[in-house]
Amino acid sequence: MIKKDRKGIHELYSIDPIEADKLLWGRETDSSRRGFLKKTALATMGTFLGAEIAFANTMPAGLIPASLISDEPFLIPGKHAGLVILNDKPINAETPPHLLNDIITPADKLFVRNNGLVPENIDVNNWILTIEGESAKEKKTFTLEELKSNFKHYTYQLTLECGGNGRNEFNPPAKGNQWSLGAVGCPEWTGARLKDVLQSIGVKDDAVYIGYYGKDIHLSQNPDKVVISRGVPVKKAMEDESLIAWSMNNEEIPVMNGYPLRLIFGGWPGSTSGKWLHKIVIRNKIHDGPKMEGASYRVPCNFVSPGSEIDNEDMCIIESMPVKSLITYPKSGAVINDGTFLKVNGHAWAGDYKVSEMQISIDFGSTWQKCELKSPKNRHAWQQWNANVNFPKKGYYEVWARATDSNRKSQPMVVPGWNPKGYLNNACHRIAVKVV
Ligand SMILES: Nc1nc2c(c(=O)[nH]1)N[C@H]1C(S)=C(S)[C@@H](COP(=O)(O)O)O[C@H]1N2
Ligand SMILES: [Mo]
Repeated sequence: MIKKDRKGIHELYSIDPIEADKLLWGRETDSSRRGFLKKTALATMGTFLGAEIAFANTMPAGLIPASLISDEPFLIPGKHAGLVILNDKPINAETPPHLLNDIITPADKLFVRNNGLVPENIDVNNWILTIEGESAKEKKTFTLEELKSNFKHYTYQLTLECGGNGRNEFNPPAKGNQWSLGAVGCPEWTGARLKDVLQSIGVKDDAVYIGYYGKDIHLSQNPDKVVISRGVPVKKAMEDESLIAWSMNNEEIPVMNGYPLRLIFGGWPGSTSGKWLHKIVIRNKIHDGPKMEGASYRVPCNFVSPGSEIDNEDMCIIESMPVKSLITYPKSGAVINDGTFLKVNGHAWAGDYKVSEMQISIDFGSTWQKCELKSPKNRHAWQQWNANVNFPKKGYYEVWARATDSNRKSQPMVVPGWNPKGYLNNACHRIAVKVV
């Protein structure tokens, strides 16, 4: 496998967007209309895009046309050829938005985020889940068969999104996998409720957190080193939808996604959903496994200016993920005939909240049109939205999508609060559409 360099146009724009406009389109911004491109620059851009930009007067300077952001195919075992690899050791691959159009994400289209190496020679017959910890009334082990026969089975559709999804837009750039939009999916998971399993052992009153351990192998190959061990507060662990899952979409969980057993906490950073699960600890303090501390999966508790140094005690653990949406149809770059309607659709999700409204814009955010929005299948499942779009004349357009949650929070148009590791980018998704 070849490690692919995903820099280029993004890097150029992330360093200095106005300078990037100048380099690419040969013109400066209009000094009489601050923040907008001069007509000449827009004409060059239009030639490149193959059509005049219909709402050129509202297109901000320093904006990379969505049609120039491409994806390339890559092959990964058990996964769709269209997934984009970001790293091959460990394997990390994301799913371009147009491949996420299914309501229930199929196994071959669920992203892969590994911090270590996938365990080899998995022996399901001897797979043991151990539950222990300071706040566990006893230590107990379960085989997979015992888990399946001792506890009631539940199925929920649960959104899994990496905390670093969208990292590639941050400036100053953040190190790590340069996720674009596709480190998210929403399959259906079947398993036992975590609370049923915990309560069968007995949880002491002083319990604060649960932590997980998986069977993946540290990149150093040192068997004593733990790849990642995170978790959630007891309150989240005790939710009905928090699962110890052994199946996904009515089949075994794909090896890359944690076969044969994993945790699933819908709406929380994917890093809480431990894969290849073999141990759960009930802690009397916030779990302190690898990747619980420092800048890992933590963000400044309060606003900081981009690039600043932040003290450890001013960093907070990410809990519920922010409101976000995707346009999964059409694919960016769609061409339609003048005078025809375009059906646009996608998903929206909001961590522990529900999505209450969905809007789209075709004039760079000047005006917004309300979309039809469906209810989630269950709590923490993404919701489907759709709209019919009518374009006023021929030209280059962008469709921008914006979700608002039941807490009245909306997605920002541009990248939100900078943080050292580039988490929680829930900026609006946009696609290019040409009307000819
Ligand atoms: N054991 C283990 N669990 C893990 C990880 C890991 O590297 N090892 N990665 C976490 C992260 S950061 C994410 S975003 C999700 C990704 O789940 P997926 O690969 O099934 O999409 O798994 C989480 N669980
Ligand atoms: Mo993640």
